[in-house]
Amino acid sequence: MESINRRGLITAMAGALWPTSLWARADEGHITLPFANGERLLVRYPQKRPLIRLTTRPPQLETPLALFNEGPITPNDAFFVRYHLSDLPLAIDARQFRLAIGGHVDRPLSLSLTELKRDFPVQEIVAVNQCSGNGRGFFEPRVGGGQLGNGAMGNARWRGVPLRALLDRAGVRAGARQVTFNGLDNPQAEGVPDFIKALDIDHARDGEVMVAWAMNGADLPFLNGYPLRLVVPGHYGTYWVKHLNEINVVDAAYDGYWMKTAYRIPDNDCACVTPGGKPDKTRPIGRLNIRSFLTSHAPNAQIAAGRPMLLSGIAFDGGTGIARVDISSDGGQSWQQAALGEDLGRYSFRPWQLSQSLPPGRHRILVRATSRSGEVQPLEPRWQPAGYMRNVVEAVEIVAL
Ligand SMILES: Nc1nc2c(c(=O)[nH]1)N[C@H]1C(S)=C(S)[C@@H](COP(=O)(O)O)O[C@H]1N2
Ligand SMILES: [Mo]
Repeated sequence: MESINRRGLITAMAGALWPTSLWARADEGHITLPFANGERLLVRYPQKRPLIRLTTRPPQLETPLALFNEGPITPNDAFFVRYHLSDLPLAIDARQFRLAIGGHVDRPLSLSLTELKRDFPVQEIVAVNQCSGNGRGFFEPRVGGGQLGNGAMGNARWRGVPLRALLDRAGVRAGARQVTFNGLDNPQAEGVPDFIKALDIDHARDGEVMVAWAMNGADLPFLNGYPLRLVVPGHYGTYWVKHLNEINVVDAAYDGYWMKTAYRIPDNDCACVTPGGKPDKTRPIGRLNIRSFLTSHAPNAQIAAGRPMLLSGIAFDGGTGIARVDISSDGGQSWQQAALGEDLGRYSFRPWQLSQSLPPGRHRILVRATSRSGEVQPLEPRWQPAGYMRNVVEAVEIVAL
């Protein structure tokens, strides 16, 4: 295991073993996601408990769904991991690290971690980070890309500096249109574009987007972006750039690969097309749509018939907050309103629970959330070729004996 020693140097993260798969210990068993070819190893990476392996190079890990039943905050060591590029910054010296803010500004900045933490207002927001492709493995017809179950999401309390404060200190010039974000990871192969994302200038200055150094009261785990990452509340994880070290204000719409070509969705209200079809127009992916999950029971879980038992789970949306969660235990014929749990803010997972007593037999449990803005999960899945934004009402079948 790595350690972050007293002088702030990440050492021995992978050592000589990287990039072999030996960096992870693949001896933690396996799990089968509920779709074809869903067999996955559980592997243990530095600073992580055993998680579901999607790929090794780069490391991509998802969180077992049952973990989300432990509470609305996802522990750092259980938080999912997503990378596009394999050349990861395995040795980061916290004393040498600088965050550069430049481009279309009056006073370019180069900030040490100490300056960043000392010289700006500090803010905390609880927010869900979810990969655009979360649940892609459930798409029918299947689509290309990482075949994820529903564990490419997590909810944490992020601590950092509002991006607005940094941009104000640098002095954004008139005519600024977007802000780009780059991290220390690099492509390993030629021709693979560096992972750079952009936000519109008004979004970047909304006071909520932040440059975070901590999650859940601790330094960011290396695999979640140590020492700094962008946090974009209510927006898909693709914008949450890890190992963030370059912020650039630009006076045109940024047209790098990861904005212009990748992470685009059909440009219509449902962000969907006829299954198997292609959109004629696309736009960059944006806010999270509304989702909810039953986390207390795995598919085919056995329960005692005729006895009260607690169904529980989580719900979230793109930032208006959850208004209600309804449960059906008869496949959608009748619905009952669940009780909502602790409110950690409108960007957070919202826990829900409902006591039920079910007669003997198989029961199809459905969970459907409604947001404060009236957004409701659809009963039929929406489809799009990239496999983003799954948010159909999820069903879990359980057996009462
Ligand atoms: N530097 C860097 N940041 C990145 C990525 C990346 O490949 N490189 N992937 C993005 C994507 S697509 C997602 S879903 C989130 C995942 O955050 P996590 O790995 O902390 O869970 O990181 C984002 N930030
Ligand atoms: Mo993602």
